[in-house]
Amino acid sequence: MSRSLLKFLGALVALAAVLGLTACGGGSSKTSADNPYGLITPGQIRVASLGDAKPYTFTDANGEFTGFDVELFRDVAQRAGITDVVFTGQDFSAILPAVSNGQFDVGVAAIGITDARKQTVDFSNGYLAGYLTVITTKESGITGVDTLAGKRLGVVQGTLQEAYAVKNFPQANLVRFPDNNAAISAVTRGSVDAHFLDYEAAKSYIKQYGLVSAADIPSFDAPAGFAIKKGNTALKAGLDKGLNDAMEDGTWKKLYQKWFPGSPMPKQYLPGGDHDASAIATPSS
Ligand code: SNW
Repeated sequence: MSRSLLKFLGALVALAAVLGLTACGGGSSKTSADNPYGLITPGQIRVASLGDAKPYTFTDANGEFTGFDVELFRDVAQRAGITDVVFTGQDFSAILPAVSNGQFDVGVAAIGITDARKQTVDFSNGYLAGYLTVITTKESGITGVDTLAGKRLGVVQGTLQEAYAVKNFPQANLVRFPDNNAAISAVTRGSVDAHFLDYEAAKSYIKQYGLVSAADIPSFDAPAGFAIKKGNTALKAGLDKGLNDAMEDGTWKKLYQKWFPGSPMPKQYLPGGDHDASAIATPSS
């Protein structure tokens, strides 16, 4: 090999090193060696969530976010190497737009995975499948979905309940609320007759306000997933791996029993289950 060719190759190696370094220092929202998941702030994950969806996601007496989805997400993020997890409460209808436009890295709030929502965001694999429920006072006269005619039914804006009620309860008068707390206080005041929400959240309110459940609608075709900015495949892969491992080693089961005691558990999320399958079989007790 001639001396000038060697010199030329040496220069090429040096140039490659410089280019490599420049690439590593690129924009913080792109993935790089320093920011493998393309987070808004490298090393920290910003989560859009809800303060009043107990026991999924809620703030405790100290204002700290807790609940099944919160504890599961923290565990999964840690498995992916992210320990700085910052939750912020939003209206439900604001969560997916805020993830989509880059204000948050992820949305965590019992968000059912649907084709319509997949137009706005990507989702992790599913981690929760349950029921939608109508709750009402003992005196309302509502005893099932066939008694909703002419009644005022609360829904939280942007939820699956809103879409379901528009389609299936045309005989009811829908009243839209920004969050569950506003809807429940309208029920207890009597300004609406009932509220349509997720089963586990309903259970908490039933107990707290002496309300009753008047419907049980399975939502297994829309298991909850973590909402991720469209195209962030690195973050999706990291969260899916963490979720799979949390299901396989029994962490999911432990958290489920802690937050939803007595509720049936889909086999798919238990150790040995097919954790990636999108279809959820009816849960066994
Ligand atoms: O589709 C269900 C799922 O099967 C599980 O029961 C958890 O809740 C759901 O994801 C539906 N959740 C509603 C939604 O996605 C409301 C979410 C909320 O109020 N935080 O619109």
